[in-house]
Amino acid sequence: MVRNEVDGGVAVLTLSNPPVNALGADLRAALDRALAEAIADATVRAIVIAAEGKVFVAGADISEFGKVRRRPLLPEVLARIDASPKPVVAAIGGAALGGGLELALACHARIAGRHAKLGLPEIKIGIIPGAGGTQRLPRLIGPETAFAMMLSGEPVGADRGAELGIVDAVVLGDLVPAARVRALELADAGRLPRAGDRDDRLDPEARAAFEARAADAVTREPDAPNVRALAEAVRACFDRPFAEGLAAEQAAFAPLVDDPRARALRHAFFAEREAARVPGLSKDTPRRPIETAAVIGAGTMGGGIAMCFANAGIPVTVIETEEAPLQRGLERVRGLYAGSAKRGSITEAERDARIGRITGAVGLENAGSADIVIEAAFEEMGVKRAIFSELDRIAKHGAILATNTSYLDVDAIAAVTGRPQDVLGMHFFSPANVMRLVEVVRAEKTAPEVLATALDLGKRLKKLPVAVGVCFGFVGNRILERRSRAAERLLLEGALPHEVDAAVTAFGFRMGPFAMSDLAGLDIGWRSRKDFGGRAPVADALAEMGRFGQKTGRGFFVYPDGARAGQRDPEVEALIARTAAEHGIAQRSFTPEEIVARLMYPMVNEGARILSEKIASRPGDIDTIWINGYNWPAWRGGPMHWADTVGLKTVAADLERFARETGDDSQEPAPLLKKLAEEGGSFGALKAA
Ligand code: T1G
Repeated sequence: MVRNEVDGGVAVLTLSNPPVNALGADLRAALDRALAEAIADATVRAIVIAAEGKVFVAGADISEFGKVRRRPLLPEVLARIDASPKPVVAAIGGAALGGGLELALACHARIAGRHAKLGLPEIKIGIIPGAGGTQRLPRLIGPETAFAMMLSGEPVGADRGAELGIVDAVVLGDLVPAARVRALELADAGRLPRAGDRDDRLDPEARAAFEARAADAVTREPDAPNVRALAEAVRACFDRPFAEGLAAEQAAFAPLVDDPRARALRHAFFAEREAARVPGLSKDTPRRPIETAAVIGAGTMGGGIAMCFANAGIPVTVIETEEAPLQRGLERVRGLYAGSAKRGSITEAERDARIGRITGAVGLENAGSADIVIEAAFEEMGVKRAIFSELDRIAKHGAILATNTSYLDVDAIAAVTGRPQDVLGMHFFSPANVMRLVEVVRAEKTAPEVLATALDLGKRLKKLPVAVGVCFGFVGNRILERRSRAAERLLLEGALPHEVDAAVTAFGFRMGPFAMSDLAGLDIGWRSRKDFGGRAPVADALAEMGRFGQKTGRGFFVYPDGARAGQRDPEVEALIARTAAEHGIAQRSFTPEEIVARLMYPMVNEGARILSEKIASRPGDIDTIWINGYNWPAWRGGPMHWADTVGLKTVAADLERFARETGDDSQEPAPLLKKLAEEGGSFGALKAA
């Protein structure tokens, strides 16, 4: 846990709590003991705190939240540093996040290595820094800058940290020796610079800048208790002595830990990491080397997927059937990289290197040497089967053959090859070069090593790969189809498009279902229903009128002069009323709460079916997919976690009522949901299947 090595009057305390040196109870106690020992040791003049592994300290142990916390609590350990008569210097080699940075801030100096990351991300899990960060950081770097950093939760690198004054120096060489030198300098100078002793950055001008920033933050997120609490905590820097400010921070921090938003965000944090654990796979499952890639299709998706490989340093060939679409696709990719370089998000050298990793070619035979081929061609089964039967002839032995299909049957695609064990789905989300989520679709015959390789590749591409099974729409789109169907039904029963969208955005989505349909294009769903069946009377009627949405200036809403925000259209509302009458459906008004229940409960119900069919391994995977692929508000934890917070008894009872009211027996609670509701259970208590 903590190694204490004394040499030349300096005690180097090295933390070791793999995988990320989280400050759990045992590590806190070990550090506290080691500090007490070093402070009491007459041969020790100064102390350095270092850490093993690529992360310095990832913060408090989030898994301890919501449980009885064992002392010493982190503020108590940091108080020991504050009271130390001997200098304590932090040697930050990797990420110092949350309590990890607060530990460093309590030290008398901070030396960072090149790869250090410094951040207070607590806001992202619904809380605020709770070990002095809101009191020390403003005193070190100024209250406005500190507040902005804690509000974003984003870390800064070592150099930026030095510019701001978070760290005293960045060293390119050995970190601990440099920290030792600094510690002895402080001992020789008899100086113990404590952040808490400083108030030179807390002048009235700084306060005005901070207050403006705080007011804006609270206005933007009026319902986020931790944003208000963060503003209050930083404000205490101006209004209270340091010690009282620490106490105020603690008082604000404690209740936030149990806030439903914080619980949901912690669930999302761990669910995202648990998704990487796929039943039947282990670190011993063999993997295949992926050094080169080929992407079939230079469209928006194909180009975006190619960029993911180029960004990860993997050479990739983009293949089209003709030169013109190939060049258009490559031009689009070059334009995207040029834009990133222009905005400064990548350097010009990175732009050129990434573009240089993408080559174009006409003809499938160019995929012959690739370790993985990702098909991103037209979303039509005949096209895909033709490509895969060609690839079966062309691709090298052992190549992984992946389809980017968003809902088609991957087993049927694999069946046209003589190597179904090498075939699976990798469903990227558009825009592929931006969206993190990838549904990795395990087909019936996909070999474990192929699945394991694809999941690892997803991480290497800096994506969020989630393993799913084969069914129409896999997990994300299958649940989306449920919501779309429920939304269409609501229109017929009297809820207007803008009322439905308003209820959904008030729930926390960035966009409502009808604005989303207008953005994506009503023609896509219309064609899919024509190919695969299914009815959406209103959406189909609109599509048949050529109202495809934003791209035609009219859909569920109208977009005058190409406006991005749609406006109500009486013609649509009249069409809805007519359609309802034709279907003999009486109309009534709906409250936002009813709209939310009518839309979200069927999604949860479909999630229950998906779990029973083992299309998803665990409820958290469904939550991870909907948070990261469909912007389900993370502070609600995803559909399955949210349903648990509503109470499955309520969800099941309402679904039974919806089935009766609509005559749609697919609204009946799924067997798993019914069972959990009857037993008083929850999705969260289910173990991975
Ligand atoms: N607590 C518990 N477990 C953690 C953890 C943490 N803080 N951070 C990571 N893990 C686990 C994670 O679940 C995974 O477990 C493994 O470590 C590797 O994580 C008092 C109150 C540090 C940048 O929010 O951002 O301090 O799946 O896959 O990609 O004011 O982890 O292997 O079993 O993410 O290399 C604030 C959260 C806490 C940082 C490394 N700190 N962590 O990324 O690995 S609150 C955070 C991260 C706090 C103070 C407050 C990242 C990372 P498993 P990983 P990675």
